[in-house]
Amino acid sequence: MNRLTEFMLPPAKSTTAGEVDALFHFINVTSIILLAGITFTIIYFAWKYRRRSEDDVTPVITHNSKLEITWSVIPLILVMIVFGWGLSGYMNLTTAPDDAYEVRVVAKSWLWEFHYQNGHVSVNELHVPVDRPVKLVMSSDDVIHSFFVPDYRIKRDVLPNRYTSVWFEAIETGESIIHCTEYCGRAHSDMNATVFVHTQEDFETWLESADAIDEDMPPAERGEALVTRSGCMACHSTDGSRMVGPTFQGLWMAERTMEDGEVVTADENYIRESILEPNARINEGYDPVMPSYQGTLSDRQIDDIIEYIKTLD
Ligand code: HEC
Ligand SMILES: [Cu+2]
Repeated sequence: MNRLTEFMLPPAKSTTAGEVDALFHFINVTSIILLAGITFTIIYFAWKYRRRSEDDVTPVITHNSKLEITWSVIPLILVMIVFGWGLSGYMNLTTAPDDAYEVRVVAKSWLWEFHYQNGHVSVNELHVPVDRPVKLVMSSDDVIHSFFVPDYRIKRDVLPNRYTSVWFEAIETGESIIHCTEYCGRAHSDMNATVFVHTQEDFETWLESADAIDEDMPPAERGEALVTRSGCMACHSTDGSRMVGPTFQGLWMAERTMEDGEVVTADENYIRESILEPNARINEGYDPVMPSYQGTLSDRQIDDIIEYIKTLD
């Protein structure tokens, strides 16, 4: 069974994944047995009851109660097993344990934001403790997205104007991939994130230190780390190439033409506004798709990003 699991599904790394897999394999194995049995029977009967002579006529058969009941009851039992098993698994997956650690998830085209109980926000990185249920309360800032962690066998749509939630308990430390599984526009396939599972101790250390600014690092270097961590690079390049958004290369003090024809110089205020209110002014030839980082990036962090952009000429 282990071989089979690995062949079809990634390793199961949550407490509930085993139950999902068991049902999946039950349905698969039952289907294969039925497929083989029915195919064999069809071929065997086609051969056994083949026409042997001119006057070989099939007698009129109106019905066969025993057979009909058998082929109705067996599938009914199978379907009820799958229903009961599926329902209990579904209920288990939808009701988070009371002591779950809660994280707010905000989906934006095309990144994931995770808001922790101490006010810290991480982008495209979900940090959680091992062996502790984690409940995610999710919503979207724009279109419908879907939160999927293959290793945990959990998937739930993330909607605008409504909360949905999902929970999991990781059983080992390490990393797992998060995918968006609802087509949400041009960079949908880049809308991935990572779950980092820590020991309880490491998790607390991470939570405490995550917001601390490394004073020993030059601001431009902190800015560079921030644009990577904040998902900016899904849409912006630093080598001059045009992606979903304009490149950061040569942006500092450049003249940018807006949709309405206004020409703006890319100074501190312009960059700050672009990050906090991206839709206040839209660059000519680009779509208004950048998410706002209001509440995600602090003033100090925006300073660091500006310092970094200054170095990219
Ligand atoms: C989902 C894609 C996307 C992400 C993520 C994104 N941006 Fe943007 N950004 C855009 C687009 C598209 C534009 C151009 C349209 C506009 O003006 O809003 C833009 C414009 C800008 C501008 C103005 C650039 C210019 O040439 O005038 C700045 C500065 C900027 N973004 C910074 C950032 C920073 C910093 C981050 C990360 C914290 C970020 N963006 C994340 C898509 C994105
Ligand atoms: Cu998405």
